[in-house]
Amino acid sequence: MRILILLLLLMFSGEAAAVPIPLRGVVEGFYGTPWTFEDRADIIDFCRQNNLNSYIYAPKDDPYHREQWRKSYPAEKLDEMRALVAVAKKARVRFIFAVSPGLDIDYKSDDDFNAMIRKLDAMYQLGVRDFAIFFDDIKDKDGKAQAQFLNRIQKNLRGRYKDVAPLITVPTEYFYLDMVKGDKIKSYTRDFAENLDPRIVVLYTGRGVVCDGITDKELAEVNKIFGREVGVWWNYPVNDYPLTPDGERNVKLALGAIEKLPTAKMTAIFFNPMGQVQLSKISLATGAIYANNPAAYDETQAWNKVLNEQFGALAPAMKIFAEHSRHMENSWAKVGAPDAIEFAAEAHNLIYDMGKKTFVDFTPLKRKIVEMEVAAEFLLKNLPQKYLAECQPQLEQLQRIARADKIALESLESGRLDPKLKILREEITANEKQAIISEESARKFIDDVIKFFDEQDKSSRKKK
Ligand code: LOG
Repeated sequence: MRILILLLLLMFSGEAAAVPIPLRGVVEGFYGTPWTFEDRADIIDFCRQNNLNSYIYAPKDDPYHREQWRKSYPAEKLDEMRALVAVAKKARVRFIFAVSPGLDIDYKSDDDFNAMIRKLDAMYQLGVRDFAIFFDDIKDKDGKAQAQFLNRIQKNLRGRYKDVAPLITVPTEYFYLDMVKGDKIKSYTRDFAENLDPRIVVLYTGRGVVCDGITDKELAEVNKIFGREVGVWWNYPVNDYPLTPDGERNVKLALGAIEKLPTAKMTAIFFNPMGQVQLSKISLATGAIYANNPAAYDETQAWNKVLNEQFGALAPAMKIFAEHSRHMENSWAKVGAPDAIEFAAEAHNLIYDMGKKTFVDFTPLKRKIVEMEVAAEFLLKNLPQKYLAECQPQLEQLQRIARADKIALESLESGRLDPKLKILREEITANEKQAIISEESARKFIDDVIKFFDEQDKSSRKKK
């Protein structure tokens, strides 16, 4: 009876019932220091709480996952793995064990085939029932040989064990623009797709490795290429790539919401996080909301909800911090909402208005700068240590930027560039090796103001 009422309610409420993406979770797939056992146990429990049903173990810098994939784990690592698999089982989260053998595998060698089986069998013994073999970021590309290798592994496992799930893979050409040349599918992708057992799940990353969304149409196109419903390996909030040509990885935090992903039916989605496990949970939790009901997803609403839930009384300050740290962009990557859009627009308009209008209102931007400074200070004092350990350099950088912004604004107000501004800017630049934040918004305002006075200087000199 209750079920009937529920059904009727659903039918007449006008809202479409949520259709979760069947496989949804986190892929520990980043370069750099892998997560610890505690981090993984924590994230698996986070998956349970957020109705994400899978965790893929694929840390690029675990030697046993990639560089020395043939080697079996030493006893203590196996114990750790066994414990983790137990945690996942208890949480009802699939523990998907992945190997990336592509650096040196010979797809046609029986020895390598047996080495892979040994590796996966050891995990089966620990209770793992889900497996993945990834071929991203390697040179050697033989689509047919890779596909046949995967088919053979899948056949062998499923022949001996009735309870293993279909294999999951990532091809070597794993983003759309790498799969095609003009309107032709490249030979590697064609060979891989044509030969791969249709039950094997293929993941891809979108148009690029790190890209500004995936449309339903793009997804449909890739489904067609692979002759199946492909899944998505989503590279946000991962931050393991440098943002400037000589920069370091991991210096900007991706604290925005997941956005711009398909609403059409999809078979799997895995979010690749940052090394910073706690702060990854902001966007991962929005990803969970998305994955549980893509059609109803609203990124702003999700982001606000998640920050309130995760940070309670600290949420207002965290929102200010996170708003300045969500966009990730370099020459080949672009993802995440722009940083602090209103701040950027106000700063831009202010400089534009200078010299053109007789009255310029400095108060709205001043308020934003003060808010920013207060939020950074408040968080540095009050954030629990586990978060602070992940973001202290970025908070300190935000604080420096706020102080410099204040002086920049005062300079505009007085019509005279305060020489302190250039000194502060040098200090900020020096710290950009450790922390990048708000490059196109609060940080840019400093440069823009200095440029404004430089140009004024130039034109006044000309007049003389
Ligand atoms: C890697 C991934 C890395 C990410 C972002 C995939 C399928 N593979 O360039 O391990 O974390 O980009 O740097 C990747 O995305 N390749």
